[in-house]
Amino acid sequence: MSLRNKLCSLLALTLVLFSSNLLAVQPGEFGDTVSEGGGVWLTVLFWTVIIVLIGQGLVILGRVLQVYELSTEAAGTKKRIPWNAINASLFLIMLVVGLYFTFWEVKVHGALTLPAAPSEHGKNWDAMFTATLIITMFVFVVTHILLLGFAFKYRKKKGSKAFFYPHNDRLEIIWTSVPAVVLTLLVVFGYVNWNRMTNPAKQAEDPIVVEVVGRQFNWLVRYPGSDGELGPRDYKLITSANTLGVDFTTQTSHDDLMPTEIVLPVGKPVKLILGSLDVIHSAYIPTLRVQMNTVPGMPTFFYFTPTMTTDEMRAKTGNPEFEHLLYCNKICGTAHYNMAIKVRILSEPDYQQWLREQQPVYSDDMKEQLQSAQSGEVGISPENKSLALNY
Ligand SMILES: [Cu+2]
Repeated sequence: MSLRNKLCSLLALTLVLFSSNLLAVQPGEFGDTVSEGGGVWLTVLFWTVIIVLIGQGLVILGRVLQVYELSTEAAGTKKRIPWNAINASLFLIMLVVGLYFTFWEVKVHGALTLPAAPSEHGKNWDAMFTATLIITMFVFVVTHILLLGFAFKYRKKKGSKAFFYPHNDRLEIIWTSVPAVVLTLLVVFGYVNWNRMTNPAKQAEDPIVVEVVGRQFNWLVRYPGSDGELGPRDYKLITSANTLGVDFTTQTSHDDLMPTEIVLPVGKPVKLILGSLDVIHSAYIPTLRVQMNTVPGMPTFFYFTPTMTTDEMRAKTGNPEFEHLLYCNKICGTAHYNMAIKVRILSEPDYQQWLREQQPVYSDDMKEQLQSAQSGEVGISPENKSLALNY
């Protein structure tokens, strides 16, 4: 092995060991999400080292064969190793093994994807995903059969001669226009669906309004209460008691509810009004195919209609613990991974029952806290003060 090769291998190995050791400090903090005994990074290190060792083994094997060839040459019984045939066969093996692992990947990891969307727009979302996957999978399989199969079929043989074939207009037109048409169809399909999901003019008249506001590091939820109208809010009014800065001097805010979970009735259109108190977050309910950025100072929206209750989803998935969770999907700081809130879908009567059980946030206790804040006893906490100033 040349000095350059040795140095490169050493450098690669050092980089792998160095980065993995640095990252290996983290796993303990994630608790039960990582397997015991060093966790995910040790697994990554293990496989990286194995791959590097296999690579090194192949290099050594190549050198040994070269030495063998040279020694037979020196002994006068020259035996040529048929490298062309070996390389061509490796292409064929690569094709078979590669396609097998593609099939395995679809079968094993394909089964781990999300269950079918229990929301109206989610069905279109799933259809787009499936269509894109089928088209790209078809192209992937066909091009790899051609690429690796031809490398085998047209391997160098005795007496074979390369055929000079520089240009074919018809082929150029076909392989340019077919992908162009397919991609245009996918984009139009996506545009129509996106428009259906986000255009307010295409939404139901009277959706259930829920405000969801992100902050480092949790979600605050607000329902408009019996008057159907959310009270206005102002970042200057944020205190440790009034976390959203709701203006309680207006009547519309008095019946606002602030539950610690999102509860929705099945089959009713929902309008999520999304906001943020600090940095950009992203409200993400993967099982319902809902996602929208939450941006400080700029309300965003997402409309959707759940089509199954959480109980029905539990029965369908065979998982008695199934829950929809609204996550943050924008890396927003150290405890980003912890930003999740439960989304429960109930039948209409159960939802009404839940709604009746909720107490308005403007309680006697809140009135007291607001008064003492006004008289300077509590005031804006230092944490929230900096929050308000940075808004
Ligand atoms: Cu986040």
